[in-house]
Amino acid sequence: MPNIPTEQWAQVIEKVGGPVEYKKIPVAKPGPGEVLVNIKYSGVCHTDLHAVNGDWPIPTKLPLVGGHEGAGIVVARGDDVTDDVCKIGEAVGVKWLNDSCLSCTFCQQADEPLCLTPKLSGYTVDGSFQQYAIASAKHVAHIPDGVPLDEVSPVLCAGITVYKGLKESGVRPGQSVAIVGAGGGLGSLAQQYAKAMGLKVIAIDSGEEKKSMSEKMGCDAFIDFAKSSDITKDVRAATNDGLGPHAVILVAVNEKPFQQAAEYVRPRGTVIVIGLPANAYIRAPVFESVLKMVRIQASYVGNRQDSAEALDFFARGLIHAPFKTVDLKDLPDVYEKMHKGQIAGRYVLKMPDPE
Ligand code: 8ID
Ligand code: ZN
Repeated sequence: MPNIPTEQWAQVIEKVGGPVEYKKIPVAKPGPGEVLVNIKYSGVCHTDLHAVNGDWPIPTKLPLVGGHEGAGIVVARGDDVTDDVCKIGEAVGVKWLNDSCLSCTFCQQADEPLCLTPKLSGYTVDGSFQQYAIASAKHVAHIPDGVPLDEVSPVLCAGITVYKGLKESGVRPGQSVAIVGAGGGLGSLAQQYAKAMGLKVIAIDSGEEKKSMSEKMGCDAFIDFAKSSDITKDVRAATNDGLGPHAVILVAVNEKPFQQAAEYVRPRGTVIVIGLPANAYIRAPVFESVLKMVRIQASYVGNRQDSAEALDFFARGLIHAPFKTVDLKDLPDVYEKMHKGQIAGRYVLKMPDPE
């Protein structure tokens, strides 16, 4: 058995609004159905910042250890957890959906994210901004052998979520998709999944760094929302026939594009709503939406099968989104940059080495 310490480093908030405090806290013991994961790396999602700021109508637990893109190794498990569910020494991911009941009507239909009594990592239970995190053995993502744990960590929320959103949109190879917020964590992975699915990518975001990152990843067009005087015109013009993209994936953290997308999506096209800006509303003109038969659909993370599929794309070498690695103690700097919209791609936190 690995040597498990009784104390560990973690980033903790005591109250809504923060600050996040880097300190030592006890290591929890896994209960029935649970595993203890020695986290090696964790991506930082904008959801973690929403949690600190109390942006959303559901309160978080407090004190709270954030994080839900944790990649690590199983070091202990509840007495009832067997090898066919989760092995000691296995590489796993601690996702946003830490646990679901698996028996409510939604879980029964594989809509696990809609579970009536979910546990959410880094929100209603402690997450991956600590060296040892607890997760449900049945819900951890199984990371294929040989996959680097730093680069894969953002897939555990950002990758799974955008992969699911693209599937929900119903787009087919050869069609076009506009990704709004393309330079951020979800957006950069959405560009990669869209490319891997054979789609044409119109990346929408702002600034030279996000533009050159998107171009390096092979986007077909980049539109700078801060420079465009007419987004609808520019997005339509970026498609071959000028009719607009078949799907729009909204992953921005600003309400405005949630009120524009229905105007530039193609007739019969689909707007997929994923980003969660505080107090925001979706808006669409009734007349144009009806005459274009526009579909507007929200999408929320993914189930266990979506997670396995998203990881399989990664394991096959199809997904490479830029990321920067910093130490766990540097989380406040990452939040600062994220708040200012200055992150191209994702930041990944490296856990401290054992003492
Ligand atoms: O399951 C879900 N629905 C789910 C899962 C995970 C995350 C939803 N989310 C939510 C997060 O809570 C957050 O609200 O998706 C949103 C995006 O998360 P992220 O990718 O982690 O955020 P980021 O890295 O800060 O990227 C946001 C990007 O949006 C751009 C910014 O420049 C940034 O690159 N952006 C903004 I703000 N306004 C824009 C605009 N008007 C815009 N891009 C295009 N047009
Ligand atoms: Zn997330």
